[in-house]
Amino acid sequence: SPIDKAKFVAAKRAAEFVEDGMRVGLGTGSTAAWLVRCLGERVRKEGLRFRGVPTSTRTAQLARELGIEVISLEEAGWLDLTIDGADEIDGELNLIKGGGGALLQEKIVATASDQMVVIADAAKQVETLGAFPLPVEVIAFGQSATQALLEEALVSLDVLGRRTSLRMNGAKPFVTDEGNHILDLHLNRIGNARELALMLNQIPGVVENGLFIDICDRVVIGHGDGRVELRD
Ligand code: DER
Repeated sequence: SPIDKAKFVAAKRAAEFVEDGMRVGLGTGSTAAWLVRCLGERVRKEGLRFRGVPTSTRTAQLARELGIEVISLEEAGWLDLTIDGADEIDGELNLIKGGGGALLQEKIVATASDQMVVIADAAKQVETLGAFPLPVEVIAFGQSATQALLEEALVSLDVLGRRTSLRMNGAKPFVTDEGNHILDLHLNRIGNARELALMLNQIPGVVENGLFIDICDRVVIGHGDGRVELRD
């Protein structure tokens, strides 16, 4: 499909940023999966040598299957580069992430990197963040109380919608790699992402949110016709 081609060409271009000896954060999601496959090919064809720090168990598994040396963030200490996908990208390169449920490890890994590169199909670019429901990771204990506190706090913020929903995995709540739950905030439009990001993490029970503010350094946008654009 054109979307898949767009994701692939963005991932393939970003894979070129990886150099021998680098410690690289490997993102989660379908675009990041293309990146891992492209890096696996460079390892096989060029003998590229780097160490990958995954942002989810599924990315770790895929990387190992493809012959990539996987280490933990503890072992790496710090990263040269992280490459990951996004659900929305605005004009200031602020992001909504977490569609794949890995936002906590993704944000830790992305911020522990000298540079963060986002790879995405062109449809991910938006004027204003918020059409995509904002994922918020919460501890399972007292999650419904946290949800009520969140909805109350949203009343005083510059957002259009206020509905929140517990992310499900079939009939049970979705559980993250860290054993937490995810609330998706259906805000429609986020007027002040920086303010919202700060407010959310003050609410008791909230572990992290999917707003990546001042974290992304560069975006690689893929198009269905094979074109690739870089945005810094
Ligand atoms: O969960 C995530 O943050 C993913 O990176 C997501 O935002 C992008 O997933 P996709 O590449 O499958 O669209």
